[in-house]
Amino acid sequence: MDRPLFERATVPESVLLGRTVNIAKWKAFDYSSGAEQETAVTLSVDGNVLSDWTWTPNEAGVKTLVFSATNGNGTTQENVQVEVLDVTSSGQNLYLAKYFRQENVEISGTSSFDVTATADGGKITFVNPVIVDGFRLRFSVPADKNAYQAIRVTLVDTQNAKQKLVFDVKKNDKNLTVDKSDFVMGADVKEIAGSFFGISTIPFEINYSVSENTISDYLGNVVYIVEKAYDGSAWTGFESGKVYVSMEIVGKEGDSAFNLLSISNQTFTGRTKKDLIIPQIFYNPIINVNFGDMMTIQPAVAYDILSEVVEFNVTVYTPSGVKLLTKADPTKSYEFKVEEYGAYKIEYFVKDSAGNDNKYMPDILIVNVYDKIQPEITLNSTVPSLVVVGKSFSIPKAVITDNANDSVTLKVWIIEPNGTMVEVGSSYTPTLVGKYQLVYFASDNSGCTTFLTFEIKVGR
Ligand SMILES: [Ca+2]
Ligand SMILES: [Ca+2]
Repeated sequence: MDRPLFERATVPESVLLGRTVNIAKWKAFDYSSGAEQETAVTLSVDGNVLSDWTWTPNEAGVKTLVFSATNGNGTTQENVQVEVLDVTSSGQNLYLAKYFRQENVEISGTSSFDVTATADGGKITFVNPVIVDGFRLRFSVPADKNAYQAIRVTLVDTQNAKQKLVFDVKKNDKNLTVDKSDFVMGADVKEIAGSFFGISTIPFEINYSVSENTISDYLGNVVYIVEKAYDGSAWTGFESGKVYVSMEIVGKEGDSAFNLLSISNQTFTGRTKKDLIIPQIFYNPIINVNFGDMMTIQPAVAYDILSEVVEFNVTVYTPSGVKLLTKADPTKSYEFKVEEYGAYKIEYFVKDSAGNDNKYMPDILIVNVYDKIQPEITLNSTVPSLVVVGKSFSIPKAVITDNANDSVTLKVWIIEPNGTMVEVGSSYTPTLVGKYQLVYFASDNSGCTTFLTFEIKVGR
């Protein structure tokens, strides 16, 4: 008789001591009745059930996550080991090395961050999820420690375990004199800039484009167009927006190492003693907002590659400086009626648990509300079409109305028969016989203009 079957989600290989993580929820299905029925899955650690699948590890070392689901035929159970890393410990020589699960590697170095395999399959896995948008992995291979076949990179969605890419940056003896190496994904072999033989000054780089589903190299050349996931299914992208990253040395024959240079905006060196990087903020730009419309501020996300985001807020100013929001929660959505022209300022503040904030480099989103409506000109009397030379006549007074409350400029000119333009006030005396033009010109602060032109004949 069948017990429930699991549909697994991603389980992180390692987590940080004291940092709360949400474990992606697994599903289980019971087919014992003949029809598919979803069954609850329980997650526990050290005999404690994790409600909401939220876990705050309070002890370093290897822990076993126990997934279980029960039906009338019994219980299905699966154990997954997760390493709890303590970044505050003095156990590691290099500060940044503490953020990696390490299997068969030694991490050393001062200026560089050297990962040396102590056995084939030497592997590092970065403990924190990395944002896919703008993802970049940069590394190089020292020529005297290149006695291995490839560096295998794995990127897996933090929720959906099927959204996984595995590829090799591979040494090829043909590349001894060329600044290129092989890039191997499944059966496909492509070229990537960078060298295992020290002939290149440029590093290997993996850039993943969310919008294009492409991988490009340090030179910006597209290396690969992703069409399939590791399991062969059609590629749908990394839907959670975050991935776990690991790098493995495969085919070790002798001295085997690589230098990890950076993961996204985090540079890796042996010298780094603490987190110095301000969290990143991801928000959607707001475009095309008109006066009188509703402006929607979409939820924003703050992310820090090493530490926790401890403060994140948003303040919104109207063009005249009125605060519409003060230190509000940016992970929510807000809506306002646009009642002013000019630049609305949306200012995000963020701070991580290591004390890095953006106070001096605030993330500001400016939304310009443009006035596209022309002022209207109304005259309080009729412009005469025929007047007598040498005799003064009244210039009708103009009344200006505009949608914006700001000041509107008005100019009134007479264009004489000889082409001379004269600014006029309330009256004018023509000195020539012929065709004159009377021009009213109004302009608002946004540069919207209106002309009114009248022809006046001057006779004797
Ligand atoms: Ca930081
Ligand atoms: Ca206007």
